[in-house]
Amino acid sequence: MTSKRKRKNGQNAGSSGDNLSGDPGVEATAFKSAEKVVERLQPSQRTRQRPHPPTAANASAQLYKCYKDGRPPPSFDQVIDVDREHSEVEEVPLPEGTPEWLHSSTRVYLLRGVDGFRLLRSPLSAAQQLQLVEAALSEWIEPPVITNLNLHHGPCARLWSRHREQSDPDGSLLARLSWATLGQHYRWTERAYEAESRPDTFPPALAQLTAELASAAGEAVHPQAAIVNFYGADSTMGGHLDDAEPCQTAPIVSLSLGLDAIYLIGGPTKAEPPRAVWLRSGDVIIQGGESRGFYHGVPRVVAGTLPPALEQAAATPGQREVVAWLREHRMNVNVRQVYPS
Ligand SMILES: O=C(O)CCC(=O)C(=O)O
Repeated sequence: MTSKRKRKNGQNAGSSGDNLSGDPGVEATAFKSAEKVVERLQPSQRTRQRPHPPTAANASAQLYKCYKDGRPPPSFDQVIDVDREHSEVEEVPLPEGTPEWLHSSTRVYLLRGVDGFRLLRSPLSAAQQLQLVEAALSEWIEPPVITNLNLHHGPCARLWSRHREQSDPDGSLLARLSWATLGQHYRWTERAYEAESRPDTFPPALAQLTAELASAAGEAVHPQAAIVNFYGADSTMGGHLDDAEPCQTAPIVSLSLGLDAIYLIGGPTKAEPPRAVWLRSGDVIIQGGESRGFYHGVPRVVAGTLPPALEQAAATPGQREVVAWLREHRMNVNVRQVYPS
C-alpha cells in the first residue's frame, strides 16, 4: 500500500514522500501527464465542453493522446462515465450468490481490457451512505485507531463531536484529518503492515458489507485492513500501487462517498496509459484479477457534486451535519485482505 496524498499546500499525508505529482525524481509518465491534465480542468468545463463527444472508434486513442500530451486539454466528457454509453465499459449481470439486497439497485460494469476491474454503480442507498460516513466520523476514527493526526497531536478523541461543537481551540482538527487505518495497521514510513497485534479495530459490519459487495463482482475477500481516506475538494492522491499486502490475489474493495471524483486506473507500470473513470457517491470499485496490481490514483475531487438524494435522506440533526460536511468532502473506504486465507 503506497498511498500518496497531496493537499493543495503540497504536503503528503503519507510519509514516503514519493507523491507522483510532487517528486522531482519521478520521470514524466502517461499516468503523471493524465493527472496533470485532469487537474487543470474546471468543474464548469463538464457542461461547457461538449463539442467532440468520443465515438466508439476513437475514444480510447483520443483519451490517451489528450491525457499524455495535454493538447488540446480534454473535457470531462472524455472521462468514462458508466451512466453514459461508452465503448470501453460493459454492463455485466450480478453473479449467482450475490446477496438479495444488492439486486434491486446495483449495476456492475467492467472496463474492457482491464482484467478484474469492476465498477458497482449505486449498490449503496443514500441512507446506507450516510450511515457509513456518520459511523466513520463518530466511531471509526476514535482511538485506538491511528490517523494522520497522531504524529503531531497524539490520539485525538471526539473529533466529530468537537467539530460539531466548534470546541477545538485552534480551528477544526477534523479539517486536518486525511486518513485513518482500520484493522491491521499500515505504517506509512516503513510502507509495511505492522507485525505486532493491536486491539482489532475493523468494524464487523464493514467487513460483512465489503465481502457482500465483492461477491457482486464474483470475488471473495476476507477484509483485514482499511484505509479511510478523507478528501477536501482540493485533495488528490497520486498514482500508486497497493503492493504492501502479502495477499495480492484478493481484490481491493473501494467505497466512494460524498463528492464525485475522477479515478485513474493504469497498468502494472507507470508507462501504461491510464483511463479516467467518473466516480459518484455510493459507487464501489472492485480491483481484482490483474487490476489488483495496477497503478491508480485520484487526480480530482469535483466540487459541488453532492447528490440531492443524500440531502433528502438526512433524517436526524446528526445526519444533516454529515451532509453539510459532505458538501465539501469526499470519503473513500479502501478495504484490503492483508494475508492469504
Ligand atoms: O480514494 C480513492 O478512490 C482511492 C484510494 C486509494 O487508492 C488508496 O487508498 O490506496
